[in-house]
Amino acid sequence: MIREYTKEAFAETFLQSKNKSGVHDEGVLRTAKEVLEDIRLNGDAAVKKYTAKFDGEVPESWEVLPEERKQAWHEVPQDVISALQKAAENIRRFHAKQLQNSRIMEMNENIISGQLFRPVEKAGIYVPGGTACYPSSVLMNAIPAVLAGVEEVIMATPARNGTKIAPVLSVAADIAGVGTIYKLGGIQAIGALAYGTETIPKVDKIVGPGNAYVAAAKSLVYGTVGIDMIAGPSEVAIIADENANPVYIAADLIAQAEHDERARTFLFTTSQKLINETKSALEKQLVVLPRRDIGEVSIKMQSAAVLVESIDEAFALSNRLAPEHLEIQVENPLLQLSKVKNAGSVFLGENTPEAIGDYYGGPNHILPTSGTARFSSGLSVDDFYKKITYLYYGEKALQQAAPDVMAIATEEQLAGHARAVQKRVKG
Ligand code: HSO
Ligand code: ZN
Repeated sequence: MIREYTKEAFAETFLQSKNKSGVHDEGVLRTAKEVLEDIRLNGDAAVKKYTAKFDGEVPESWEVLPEERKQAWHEVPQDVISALQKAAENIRRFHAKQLQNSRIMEMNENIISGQLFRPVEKAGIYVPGGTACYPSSVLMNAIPAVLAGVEEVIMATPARNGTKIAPVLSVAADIAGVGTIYKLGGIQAIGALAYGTETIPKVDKIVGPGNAYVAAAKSLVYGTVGIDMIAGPSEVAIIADENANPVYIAADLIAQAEHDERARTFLFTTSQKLINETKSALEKQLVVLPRRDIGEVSIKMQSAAVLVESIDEAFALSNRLAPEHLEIQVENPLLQLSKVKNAGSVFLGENTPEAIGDYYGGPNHILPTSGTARFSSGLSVDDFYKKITYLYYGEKALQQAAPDVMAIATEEQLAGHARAVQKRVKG
């Protein structure tokens, strides 16, 4: 059951420990390195070898063919299709506001400078196929890429028994505007997309969550390609006052816990009564959870309830934790927004469970985990842009700047730089 911590004990356990994610696991890293190197050198042959080894079967063709994509639409219930279409619309509307225009930063008669926003040309989207086979993640990954103007949005997801990918992933890919889908999973998918093979194109950026092997592989190919982030186990923190509903709180903690035995759930509240009631609600709700095995381990091993003296104190803890998801279940939740310093995404009030955001509301659900919200953000259209700066100097501007530039160049002992300007100095 959810464990109670004092503020101090919580800080010691969750805020000071240098929590290692899967990426830092030596064994995982070694395997990922070995497989990636083989794929880099031997292309398709190596991808086949490891697909056989890790997944059992090798598909006949890596690409999901058009007939298969068409057929998938007949295999997904109509209500799911229409829900995904509505969700996609909301996600598209939210992310469309993130579109950026190239901009001029300065313009006078002699100087022009600015920034060009250009989409990456090819983006690879990784979608897990196992327990975390989520069509919602297809939408969250692909929609911002398509909006940014990425020419080729390529998806990789493993085939089941070497034959088909989950039909619902294919339908979600169609709804989101994904171009090609490849039947590739795990380290092989990351390697193939990062280095390219005889049959799989090399992409410029790889995004999307995955298990520890995928995360390790992404961290290793970073530099050859761009990546979005290194995903760790999912987490939610809930800040609640004495009027919050313990049944809702328990439900939201469980919604996170059912993702993964390592998922982390936190409750910061001013009410001991709420902690007690949440505990009994958790017990009742866990018994009837289909994923009880996972949920119970997560709640037992990775959760914390902390009694705080004030809501401000709750925010202080939450800001140090920098949770992936933060629910604010207090009166007038919107008024508390200014207190949030570090979090991936915030859910305000008792009618906004994280699940609404996971699927439907519009904001992205690919979010920074393990405290990385201190310095990074959830996936957005921005992830698919490069920002190219430019500069134009007319003759008069150059003459004016020349002495300053030459002085700095001389100080840096770079005579070539100084001369590049001096050659242009008139008179
Ligand atoms: N809570 C997950 C996203 C998700 N939930 C997908 C359901 N499906 C990580 O943000
Ligand atoms: Zn979720």
